[in-house]
Amino acid sequence: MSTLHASIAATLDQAARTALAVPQLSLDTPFSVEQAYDIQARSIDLRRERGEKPVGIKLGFTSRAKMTQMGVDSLIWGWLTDTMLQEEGGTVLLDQFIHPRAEPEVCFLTRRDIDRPLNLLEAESYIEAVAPAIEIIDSRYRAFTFTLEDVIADNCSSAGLVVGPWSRNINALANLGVILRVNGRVKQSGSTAAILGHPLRSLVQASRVLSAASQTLPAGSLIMAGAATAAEALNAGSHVSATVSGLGTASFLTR
Ligand code: OOG
Ligand code: MG
Repeated sequence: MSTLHASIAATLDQAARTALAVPQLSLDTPFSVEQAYDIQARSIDLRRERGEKPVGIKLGFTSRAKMTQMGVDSLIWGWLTDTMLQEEGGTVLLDQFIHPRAEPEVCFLTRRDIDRPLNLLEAESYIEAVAPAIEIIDSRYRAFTFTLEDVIADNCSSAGLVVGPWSRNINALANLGVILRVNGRVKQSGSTAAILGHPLRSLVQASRVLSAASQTLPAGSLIMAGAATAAEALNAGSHVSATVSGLGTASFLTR
């Protein structure tokens, strides 16, 4: 089984590196959610071996809008690494991706190690700062089509992130307007309330999944709370921005 997991991880890693999509892998070789996380961990090992450094984690499918768009209705999580970080206000080269999409998110910077499951009341004290952010997702599967197991194995489509200005406005995140614009036009709009009812719940969920995986997330890590709206396909020559009311805007150009 472990050689099978290693080979699936290598296939997905190669698809990401070469920006060439692969067929949905679970169709040939069905695997469980637990096995999918093992495959994901092996794909992160391959990234580490190339010198990539984990900088945090992301949650996925924390909003109804995302679950509906992708036809998957369980919360998922994956790793973010330093090579995924894109400069805020900078230019993102799309040829490194297969079929990239952008989604507006809220990003947390942690102030303490997360080494146990947290409850909602204490979650806030684990946050150093919060920022509006854009996640660039890029499924390594053809046509962006996958099962829950496939997408977990594929590190939850993680491909890039742009983090906007950090602030300490962490006690008023419950119901902030979220807008994703492309070339100034509103493409998606929603509320932070769409993220599990409150983005802080994503932090609670993050602490639970980490502890279930026996992982400690060091202070100073990023946690992407999950998109509040559906994702938008990216094209070259665009200006993409995500605004979260009260937090500000994160943006980038595409080429
Ligand atoms: C999976 C990643 C989902 C989110 O914010 O919900 C996600 C995908 O849609 O490809 O990042
Ligand atoms: Mg996301």
